Amino acid sequence: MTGITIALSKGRIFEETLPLLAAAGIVPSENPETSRKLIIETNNPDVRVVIVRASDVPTYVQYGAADLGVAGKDVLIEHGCEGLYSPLDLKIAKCRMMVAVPEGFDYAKAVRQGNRLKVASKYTKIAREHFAAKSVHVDLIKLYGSMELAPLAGLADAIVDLVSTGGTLKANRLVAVEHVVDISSRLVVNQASLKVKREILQPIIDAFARAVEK
Ligand code: PRT
Ligand code: MG
Repeated sequence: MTGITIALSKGRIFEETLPLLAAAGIVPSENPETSRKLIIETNNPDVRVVIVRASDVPTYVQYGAADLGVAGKDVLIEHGCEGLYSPLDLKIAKCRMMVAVPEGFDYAKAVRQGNRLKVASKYTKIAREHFAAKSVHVDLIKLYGSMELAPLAGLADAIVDLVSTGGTLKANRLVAVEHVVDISSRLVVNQASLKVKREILQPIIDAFARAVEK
């Protein structure tokens, strides 16, 4: 393969990466929202985009099935950074990782009393480190989606989830009680590709860096 492959997830990451790709002169030929194609060609015959699940982006790049990718810091922390070079904060798909509880649950008091809390999250690694640093005792329950339901259904006392507008928490009568970490998406690069394909990759990375600073 002489060209390069960029791994993106559809939705906000694809949409918000488009202007950065454009700054590097790359225009995908189709939109994954409307096309069912998983491999999308671009105006540059040396560049193609593969559409993968957000949490699979680091895996594709780590194994070199993609040379470049864009992934949330949430996904990168949970996945780990082995084999990945992450040179650039793209400042897109921004949100905050928060601890949230049902309205009326006195989180501060529960923590003060040293209660053992049941916490549901997709981000168990981030959650474990957060509560350990605060010496809060927790039993973590791994979920793969709809964390907001867990406290309402009696599965957990609290959740650790991403919040952007706060609309989802509000609609489910949950309140954010603690900030865990600010999240944005980063560019990730396969370390071996960077050596072998630097001639194609470096100008793209540089164009992204300039576009982010604008
Ligand atoms: O959807 P899928 O299960 O395939 O994967 P994913 O949810 O990881 O992918 P996607 O495309 O939804 O998100 C990709 C990346 O966008 C995440 O990894 C984050 O880094 C980033 N991002 C930014 C967000 C949000 N904002 C966000 N608001 N990811 C998820 N959300 C969810 C959040 O989990 C909650 O359910 O949106 C809901 C809250 O939104 P508000 O606006 O109601 O607060
Ligand atoms: Mg999603």
